[in-house]
Amino acid sequence: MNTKEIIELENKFGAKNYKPLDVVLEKGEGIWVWDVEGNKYMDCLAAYSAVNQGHCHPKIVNRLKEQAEKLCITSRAFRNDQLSLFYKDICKLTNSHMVLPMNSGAEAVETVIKAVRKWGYRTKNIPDDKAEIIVCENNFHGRTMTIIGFSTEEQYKEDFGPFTPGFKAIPFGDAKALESAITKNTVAFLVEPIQGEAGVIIPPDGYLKDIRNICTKNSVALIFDEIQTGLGRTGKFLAEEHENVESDVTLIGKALSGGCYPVSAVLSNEEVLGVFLPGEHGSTFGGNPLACAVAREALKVLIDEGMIENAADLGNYFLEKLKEIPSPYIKEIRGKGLLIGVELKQEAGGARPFCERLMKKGLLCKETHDNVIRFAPPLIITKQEIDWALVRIREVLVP
Ligand code: IF1
Repeated sequence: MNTKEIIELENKFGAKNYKPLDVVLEKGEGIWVWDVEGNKYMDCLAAYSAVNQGHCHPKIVNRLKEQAEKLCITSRAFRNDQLSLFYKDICKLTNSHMVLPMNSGAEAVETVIKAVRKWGYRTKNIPDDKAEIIVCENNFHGRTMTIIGFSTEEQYKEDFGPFTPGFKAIPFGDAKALESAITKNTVAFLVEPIQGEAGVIIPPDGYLKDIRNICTKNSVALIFDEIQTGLGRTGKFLAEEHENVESDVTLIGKALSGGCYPVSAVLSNEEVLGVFLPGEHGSTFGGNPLACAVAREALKVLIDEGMIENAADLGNYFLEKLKEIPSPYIKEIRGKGLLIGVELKQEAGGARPFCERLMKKGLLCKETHDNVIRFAPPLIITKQEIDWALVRIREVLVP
């Protein structure tokens, strides 16, 4: 079938919870993907940072195949030989002391909400059902009911209530707002070190340090959602490293998958994750041997192949060159590593038409929040490939 026929079939049977670009992909290799007609595109979204290592990385795919022919899913009713090795690898990389493996990012977020609430009841004598978690305006932490309940984006919430109580939102980037929002019932502060979906919003220098100090002073658990910013995307293994800060709990996902198998994890310590007693939390697929084998290989290639350093160097290059583009449409260019947002002026008419024009030139990217074009290619991109992209970006942004 060709693109048109496939789209018709998708539209006939599929729920319309996405409005994807009209490109039907059938092959991926590194930063490149091909549609069903054989047209080649540069993937500048990397599945929202789930494909940091590039599409179908041979070592990750081979490890997936090898494990898939041995043992895939066991449930956690039994132990498997990959789980403890994954624990060891991820704890060494992140200076964590305890891990709880899950599958999707949202599941990791839901897990940490349970953990910090129980931790609060047990250590801070907070009255039952009174635990409070502070989040930021314009947050994005996933699509489950509890998570959208504390979103400030009406589109994510409308007609889906009622929601889970116990959350309050403060402005992102404002440490004083955090200090004022803390009460005796506050158990945690959940925040993205850089807000991805909000349009690559980077907080003021020192923000991470300030919120770290405020949380320590008030014995509030600091939770960094690094599901999108983690695993090299911003030019460090974790974005918190830009300010030499350590959260109490770090959430990772997306690229932990190596771009081929959903894996997420909650990274913390005995004090927080030790609250779970057998039978209090779980998941059919969480911590399965296939997921752990893939995650270990995904981490290994990320480090061994210098992808993190590449993200730092080429992210700076990409950002610097984008800022040289004399476009009347550009309002602001923001980024850290290879997480970049180009915000367009209102009069540009929205980012989507620019993404569609870029697609016709062989570059796939995605708008976020109407006016921001997000560029987040796999971390293996080369300088020459960025130059290739810049030619096309300039063509659509300079009238
Ligand atoms: C969609 C957005 C990005 C995330 C952070 C948790 C999760 C995500 C910081 C949940 C997931 C995905 C979800 C996907 C599109 C994408 C997205 F546009 F929705 F917001 F990346 F910015 N924390 N983000 O970014 O992880 O459960 O999806 O594994 O829902 O369309 P998940």
